[in-house]
Amino acid sequence: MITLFWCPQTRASRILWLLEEMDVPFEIRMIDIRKPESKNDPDFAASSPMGKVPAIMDMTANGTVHMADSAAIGLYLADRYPASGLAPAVDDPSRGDYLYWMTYTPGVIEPAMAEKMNNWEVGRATSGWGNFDLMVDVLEKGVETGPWLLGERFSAADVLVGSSVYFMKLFGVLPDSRALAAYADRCLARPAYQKALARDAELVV
Ligand SMILES: N[C@@H](CCC(=O)N[C@@H](CS)C(=O)NCC(=O)O)C(=O)O
Repeated sequence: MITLFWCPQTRASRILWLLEEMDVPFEIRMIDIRKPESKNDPDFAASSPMGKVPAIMDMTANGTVHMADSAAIGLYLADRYPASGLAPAVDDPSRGDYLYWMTYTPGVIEPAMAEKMNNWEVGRATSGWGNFDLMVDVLEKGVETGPWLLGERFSAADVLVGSSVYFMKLFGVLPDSRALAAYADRCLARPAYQKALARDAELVV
């Protein structure tokens, strides 16, 4: 059984979306990150070294898996429960693109968002994420053919990247881009994303 350590209006909504896309049983345990004592939950502490959500605990026949970080969790869940079809197999040629996009959120989008929101001056060639404009250019090219990052196949990478596009919009840094707006609409039209966002909205802490 999978336990998702979750708090509304946080990055944990991504993993809620991912789990809603998968046909696997899971339970949600609320960790109110705005109340430090909430982080004393021993299962949460064992799962999230930085005390951040999302985190998960997965009790498997081989033992209990504890882990944190959206991209790491996404990679784990999609591989561990392959019946969901959310990750190309290791011998599938689209696996390369899949891994690239799975790490684009933590490695490129989020640092580039921080750059934009904090007005950092960065060197495009020396900063690992390039810069905000380069991040957007590459992202636009990635989604313009569509409907998904891997073409016709929806994958866990769309959950990571689609939720990041949604967060960019929420934080007012989504550039005026027809390709990104259309991709965001396609993501938002997915029943699983709607379900996750509705759950997020119903519980405000
Ligand atoms: N790299 C992590 C970041 C997770 C993160 O920063 N979560 C925030 C909420 S959106 C958090 O838990 N903050 C509480 C804290 O750091 O005390 C991921 O993508 O999952």
